[in-house]
Amino acid sequence: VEASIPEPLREAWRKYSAHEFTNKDEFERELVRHIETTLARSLYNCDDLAAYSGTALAFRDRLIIEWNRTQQRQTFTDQKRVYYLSLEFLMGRALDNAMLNVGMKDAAREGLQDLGFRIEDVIGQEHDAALGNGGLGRLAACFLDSLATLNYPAWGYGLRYRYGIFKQEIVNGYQMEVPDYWLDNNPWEFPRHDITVDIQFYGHVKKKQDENGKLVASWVEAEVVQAVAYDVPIPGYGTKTTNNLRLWSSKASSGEFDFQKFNAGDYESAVADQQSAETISAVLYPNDNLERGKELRLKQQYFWCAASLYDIVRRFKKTKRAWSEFPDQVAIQLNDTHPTLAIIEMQRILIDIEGLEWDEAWTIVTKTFGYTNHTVLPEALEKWSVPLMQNLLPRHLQIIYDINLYFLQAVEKQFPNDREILSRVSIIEESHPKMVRMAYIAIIGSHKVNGVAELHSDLLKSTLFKDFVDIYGVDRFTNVTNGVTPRRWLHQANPALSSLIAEKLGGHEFLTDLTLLDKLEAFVDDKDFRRQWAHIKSDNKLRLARLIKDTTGYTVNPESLFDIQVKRIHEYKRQQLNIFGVIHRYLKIKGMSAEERKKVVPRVSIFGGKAAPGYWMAKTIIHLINKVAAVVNNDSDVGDLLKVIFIEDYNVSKAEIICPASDISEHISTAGTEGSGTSNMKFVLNGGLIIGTCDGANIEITREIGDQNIFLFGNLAEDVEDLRHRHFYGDFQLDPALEKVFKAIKDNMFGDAGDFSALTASIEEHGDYYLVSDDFHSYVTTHEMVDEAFLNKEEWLAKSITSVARMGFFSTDRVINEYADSIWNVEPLAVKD
Ligand code: GL2
Repeated sequence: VEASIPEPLREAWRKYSAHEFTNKDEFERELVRHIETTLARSLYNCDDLAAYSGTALAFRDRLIIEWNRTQQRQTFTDQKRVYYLSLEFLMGRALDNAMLNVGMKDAAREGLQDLGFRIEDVIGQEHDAALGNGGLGRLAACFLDSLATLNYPAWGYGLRYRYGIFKQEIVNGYQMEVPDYWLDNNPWEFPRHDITVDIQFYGHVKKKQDENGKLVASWVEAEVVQAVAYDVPIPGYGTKTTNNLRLWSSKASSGEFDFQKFNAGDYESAVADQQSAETISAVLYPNDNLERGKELRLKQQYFWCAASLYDIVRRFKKTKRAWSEFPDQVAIQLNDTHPTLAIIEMQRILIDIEGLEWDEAWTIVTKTFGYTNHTVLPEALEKWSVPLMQNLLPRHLQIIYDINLYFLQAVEKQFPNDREILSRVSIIEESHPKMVRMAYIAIIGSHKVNGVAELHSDLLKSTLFKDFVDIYGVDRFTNVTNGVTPRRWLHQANPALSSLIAEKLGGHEFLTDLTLLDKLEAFVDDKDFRRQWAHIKSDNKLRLARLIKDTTGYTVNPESLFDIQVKRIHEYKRQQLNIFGVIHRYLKIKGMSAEERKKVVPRVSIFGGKAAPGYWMAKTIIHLINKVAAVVNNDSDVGDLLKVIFIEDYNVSKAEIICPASDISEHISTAGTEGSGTSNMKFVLNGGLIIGTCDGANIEITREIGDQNIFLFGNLAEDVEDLRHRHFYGDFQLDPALEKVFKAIKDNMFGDAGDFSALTASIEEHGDYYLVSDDFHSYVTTHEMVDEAFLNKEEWLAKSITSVARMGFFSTDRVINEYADSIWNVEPLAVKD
């Protein structure tokens, strides 16, 4: 391509080619230019929001210049690329991250100051990009940061939802959902109206003879919807690599379909069709760890998979390579089962459109795909009804049946006298209606399947996917323990701690090699260092106290022990255990003499998180927390000894303030239920200790930081099944301390007891599935140990510093390198200066 452009032309382009600003003055010039021209504002009417927009546009220009160069570099070298397919990318704010990753935050701060603005106020104007529910979506965002930072040629593919996760408002203690329309003036996306893909739905399948007389299937008389690409540049930290996140937006196809209606004078119905097409990418489904089988959700999944695959295949075909080389050029990672249809779509493209033989095509497919499982919770495992799929994607259902047939034939050969295994592993569940088990397609169609923490991956192999281990051997199954990006979760969220660490280690290299943190252990006994460390934690607690004051009106004492649980509200995550523990503490304090109260360690119990709008029990938990807060916080008899806070609308930008401010945080899921958890890592990386169960990544965190630096409690995963079984057969004793808590609730201490009866009944009467009662004693006594430990300030500090020093393992840089080596087989593309 390059050689075909004549030199004089190239010369002219080079001369006027855009350049990124490199210092404060150039930044100011760009900022003022954008404010005065792009935004049509001036010195006299530029508020913080306009200053934000101008700054974002200036940085966007910088990113897009590097983005262009990166894409050219990747095209010319033409090495294997990674495609990360995820229905969720929980990105949060982009400006602060862009400033830090390109290394221009100081220049921006000074430049903004020259022009009359405070950088914090400007950064604070940005609306979070909240295209995700929780950990799964945030993990995808951390992966993009690491992929770019490590210079991997990688693309993210997702949906451009018009509405991200809803905004949560608390009204009279209840959660209310408000739509999150976030797209107005979003400077971080580039619409690509020239990059569109027609996507089919419905219709039926016809067999036709091709030119060689071979029978091929073709999908005809389908409805067509158009996918339009929107690109979001993803800058790496300290590198020129700027990768692409491509989000698809749906709109009515401009093809004949519409025109027929227009010509027939059916204008209104043509417009209605257009709106129905746009509905596909309208809203993010607000469920975390739950699938509800809605047709629109399946439409979203196919729309996004088909558009992304078309794009990937088009890029591959430009290289004119043989199809057999596809897996050497392309690795596709499925973030959960949501993109499983990509496997089917790829097979369809190869056999129906490209004319490959079934086996040849299937070999290419399985070499290309990898599948990450994020949960063992049964309610989260995706199943789609056969009639629904038959209607929406008739050809895909046929291909699924064929895959199943060949698969079951092979299994039957392998286990000749075992009928049971065939029904257990069949892709089709023989229920009414029949259901398609998406996880099974993902396993059968991939060359590697991984879990997200050691315990979770072991549970997959020993329970959920046991039969598949017997069929394929254990090597198809592996573990890649999750991480977090230290750029956002240390450097950006906790700048003071990041610079203190840099001062001690002689630079910021730890941000790209987190294992260097281990050098901090040498300073554990350094008095001055400890003092600074403690000081930073206090400042961060003050910052959170201000947020609490501004958003709830409550004043909390920053000297108190800050005890934080922020994450999606879910029974398995057990916020109910936490709030029952808080009530227990409150009752205890109420029963104490003045003398005894002097020994109490003052505590602030802080909660945050959204409940899925249809998850009644989770909403009841939020309601109880708020009612307890209203009673406790207004009880002058208790004062600062206990405060309870619910932070409204927990999101990424709030997490950046919350994570650096904990003394202790809670990761207390029923053992065996949490895939990994990632906020546990964020809190420890910021010098907070944790109380947790032996679940998810807590176990590996313990192994890394040492069991003297973590507060573990509760039953183990291996005992859960037996305990549930015993409860089911009536062997259940309500913990006596928990009984007192329930009595207080039933005596209407926190308002109408009827509001909370479902919560207490699920434990007392319905088998206590999440083992709240079984773990209660262990939980409250462990909290007593926390209080005790907090009194010894010096030892607490030593634990905090030692833990941070040992967190090197939990960077997504390590995670991405593991995927690259053991699943994708891709190499970074070194950037030459
Ligand atoms: C989750 C798990 O629940 C969580 O433990 C894990 O850390 C993340 C990322 O791997 O994935 N699975 C899931 O369905 N959601 C998660 O957050 N929504």
